[in-house]
Amino acid sequence: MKKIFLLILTALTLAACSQLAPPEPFGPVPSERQLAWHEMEYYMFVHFTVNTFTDKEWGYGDEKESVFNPTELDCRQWAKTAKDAGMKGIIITAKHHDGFCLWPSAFTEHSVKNSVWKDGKGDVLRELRQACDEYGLKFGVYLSPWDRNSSFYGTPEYLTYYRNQLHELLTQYGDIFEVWFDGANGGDGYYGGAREKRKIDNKTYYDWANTHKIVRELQPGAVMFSDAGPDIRWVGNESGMGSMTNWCLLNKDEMYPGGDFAKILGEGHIDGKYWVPAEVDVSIRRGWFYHSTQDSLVRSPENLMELYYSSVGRNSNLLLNIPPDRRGLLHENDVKSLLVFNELRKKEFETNLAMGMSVKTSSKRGKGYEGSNVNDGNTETYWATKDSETTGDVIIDLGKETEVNRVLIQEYIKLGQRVQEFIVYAFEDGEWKFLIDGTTIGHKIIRKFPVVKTTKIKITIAKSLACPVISNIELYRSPGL
Ligand code: FUL
Repeated sequence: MKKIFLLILTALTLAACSQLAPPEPFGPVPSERQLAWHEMEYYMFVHFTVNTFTDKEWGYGDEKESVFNPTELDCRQWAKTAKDAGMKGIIITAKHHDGFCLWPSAFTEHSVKNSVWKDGKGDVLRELRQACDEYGLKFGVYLSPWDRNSSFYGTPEYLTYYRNQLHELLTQYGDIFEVWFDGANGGDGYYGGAREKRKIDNKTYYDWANTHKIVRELQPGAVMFSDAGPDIRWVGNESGMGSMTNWCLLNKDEMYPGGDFAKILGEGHIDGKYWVPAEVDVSIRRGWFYHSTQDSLVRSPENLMELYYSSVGRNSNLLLNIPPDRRGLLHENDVKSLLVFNELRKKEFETNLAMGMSVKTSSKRGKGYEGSNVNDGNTETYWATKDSETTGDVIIDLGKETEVNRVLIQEYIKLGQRVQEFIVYAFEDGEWKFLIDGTTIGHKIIRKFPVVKTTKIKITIAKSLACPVISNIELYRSPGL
């Protein structure tokens, strides 16, 4: 009798335990450094170099260092603007294709040390680092692999040169959150006076694997960006468009920076072997560098809002370029647009109507994974179905007739990206009315729909690679259309 009792007890305990176990991770999952990057969402790109003073986008590499002469350079103004605009960091072109270094590199004469700015004693990176610290922003660097100034470019010696510069950046400027490896190579350049075309084989020349090791060793917390990762991928365009279907996954083994992968980069790979999420890089002006002729062509706050929806709203981070002018300041027009956009954004997402409302789900995994986890304000808790189920509904009861026109959904990506199709409905006249549908979710999606007056919103996960794991759902009645 006692034995049977013990057996029943063990069976019951096992059943209870297995119900309470979290879902197994599905496929590749993000590393700690990638998770920290996902939280960044929106940060500033700064393109600044000799081009600012020569009115070019791609400097040839033969610019006199003396042309670099900002009259009122103030990195604190950049950082304050970024902070006031709601951004979380700044990535600067430490060296663009012209090879001019914004810090006094020991490995070249083509840098601020030979400019007239601060009598050659200045260091833009140091000033920006300090400003970022003062305003609580993270700091990242762009070090162009293509160098149109260096006589070494195209030879094996260039790799040593490039890595020496990388070493300086990674050891002298504190914590770096992102290292940006650009993929461009237009061929011709000054190259120490040779003035010729130097084409390299993007696939082999840079020996990226060994350069990546340097970053891992010196800045283990930094993510590396390029067309092909290894940590973060280019979205495949410079117009601010994240892909509606956007897997954080990529089969990057056959890919390399500068390759012809733009199409793949938008969507990623549903069966990708690596976690390599997309970053949307786009400029507030037509150019990446400052040109006074574009002062009247700064993106409007409303346009920036659209960019936000097409990047952060599509499971990507937004890296928004604001180029300092010849004074070394962010132009008034850009600053104004950024700050008004931030105000609009606050209003757009002012009151989360879903927060704390009663939630019903079609499927119950068990204690700890309830539907109420999607609107508890904590993205560490989540609703999950049973392992055997790959579809499910979440119904948020708004308590009374409420106007809604935005939905924000997040998967708990620590367990992988799963959802392939979702549908959002509103309860109207006794039935569920279709609002929008979509494909992937990932870290975050934000979607618009025309205002609907309803008492309940239903989110159906219609297709998923494994049991859905949803950490957050928010609903808004935003003033925007
Ligand atoms: C491109 C570069 O060629 C542009 O000048 C700019 O830096 C952009 C962000 O990346 O590949």
